[in-house]
Amino acid sequence: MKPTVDYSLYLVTDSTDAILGVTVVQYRDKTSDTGDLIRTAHKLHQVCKRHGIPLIINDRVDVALAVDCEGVHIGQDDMDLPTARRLLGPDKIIGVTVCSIEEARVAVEQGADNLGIGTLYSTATKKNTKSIIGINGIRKILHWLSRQNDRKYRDINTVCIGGINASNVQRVLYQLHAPSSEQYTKTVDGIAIVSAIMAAEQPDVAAKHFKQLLTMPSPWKAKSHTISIDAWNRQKEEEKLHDLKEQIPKIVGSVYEKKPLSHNMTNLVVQNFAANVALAIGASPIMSNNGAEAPDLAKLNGGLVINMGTATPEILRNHCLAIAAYNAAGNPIVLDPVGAGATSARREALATLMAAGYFDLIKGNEREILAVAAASGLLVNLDDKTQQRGVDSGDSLLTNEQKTHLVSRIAARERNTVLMTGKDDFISDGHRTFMISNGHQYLGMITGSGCVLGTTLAAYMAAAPEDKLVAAVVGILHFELAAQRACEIGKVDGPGTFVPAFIDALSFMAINKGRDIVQGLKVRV
Ligand code: 3NM
Ligand code: MG
Repeated sequence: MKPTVDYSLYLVTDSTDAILGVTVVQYRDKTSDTGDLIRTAHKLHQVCKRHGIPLIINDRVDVALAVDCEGVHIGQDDMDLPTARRLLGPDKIIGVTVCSIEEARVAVEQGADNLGIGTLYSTATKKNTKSIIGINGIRKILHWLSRQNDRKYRDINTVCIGGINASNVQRVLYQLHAPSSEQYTKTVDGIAIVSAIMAAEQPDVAAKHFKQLLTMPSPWKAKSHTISIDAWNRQKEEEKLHDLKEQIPKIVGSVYEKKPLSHNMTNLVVQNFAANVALAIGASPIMSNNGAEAPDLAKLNGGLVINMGTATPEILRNHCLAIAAYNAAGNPIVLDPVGAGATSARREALATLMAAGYFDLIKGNEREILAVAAASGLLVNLDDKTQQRGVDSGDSLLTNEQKTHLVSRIAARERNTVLMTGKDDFISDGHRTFMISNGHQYLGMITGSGCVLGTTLAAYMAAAPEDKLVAAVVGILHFELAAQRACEIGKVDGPGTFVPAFIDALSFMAINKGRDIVQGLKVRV
């Protein structure tokens, strides 16, 4: 009988210190002589047996046979699976490393018991990896497996491997967990780890910490919706709007009362404006582009804005440090992929950022959101028409229906909130989508209005994290109705005088807890 294996915490190691807390151990040793391999494997197997943990040997079918452990794990360049199966018999576990749909197809076809899918992220542990496939590469394989009619594809056990550590594991699992709206139900059964456990000062403490992280709800899961999808779908539009209006004073007030940090890593042009907007809505601004400060700032109540306006390699490194810090703290991050569609360097920067972490909200104009869709693996090709000129949005290519569909698809895929700004704004969490038609043309005639909307939304999501979509909707309304109010009360002659009047109006509406917002909103659900 083949043993049933709990793959949730799969340790890959070359040491005999079997780690309490892991659920399966793979002995991977690429350098020792055969005699030593067998001696170590035997010792390791004794320890594993005492703790009821299966032992798998990497690559070496002969070693697995010699110690009669539970199975082997083979890479694409190792012994072929049919031969390994013939030597080991039907009762041993055979896992296979795969990095593409085709490799996965062949492995399952030939009777693999599990797939190690990777490489997720680049890792110093394995320098000669064939390809770094990221979250999207793993999702593609899982998606394909879950669509097959034959159960053996849908039921195959999977783990992901490469660069997983304590600060990204919950986000990786959260993003890999497939959303139901894509009818794509398969996720990984576990994570395989080398250095984050074995290179830790106390590997057993690190293993226990992983175990905890795997059973704890992730910081994002705990703070997603306040309404079930079914309940939402049953509500009529006016009921949805009524509920939204009821929440506005509370949410606007909570920004003002909690004074959340709005930490902006943004371009030089908008820093002063962003700080003034943050103060006007009641938030507490900090403009720090130094990633080394982020771990301390992430511990405060606040949100981070990553603005891609100036995407040099050094700034990108600082962004990645800050993303890791805010993800680890569970505090919200707004990604503003400025000009993401404009150049291949920016598309690469976007891909780097999206691989570096989880963004609670991604906001951009139409072209930028199209670039995000591509980075998320949703559109295969951006044709020439979507090539962005400068950072401006250009003429619209999409109908309202297409926009609604696009933001909702990306949000479902990334499991976050996606906002496409424009004359009408479209914002979705993958289940609920709002169209907002407030705002004023002067917002499009001054510099940085999109950037400072990001500043506003980071503060709103930090102040009202229990439903980040609604928090962001209220933040947009505060922002856009303030622009309208600035022009309505009569002191504005053009974009120059608009800016101070806009800051006044933001502040007025914050103090008034958004009373004017409830009256003036133009929202469709
Ligand atoms: N196999 P760490 S990546 C052993 O992609 C191994 O097939 C990989 O190490 C693959 O957890 C990898 O330290 C090393 O990043 C993973
Ligand atoms: Mg191998």
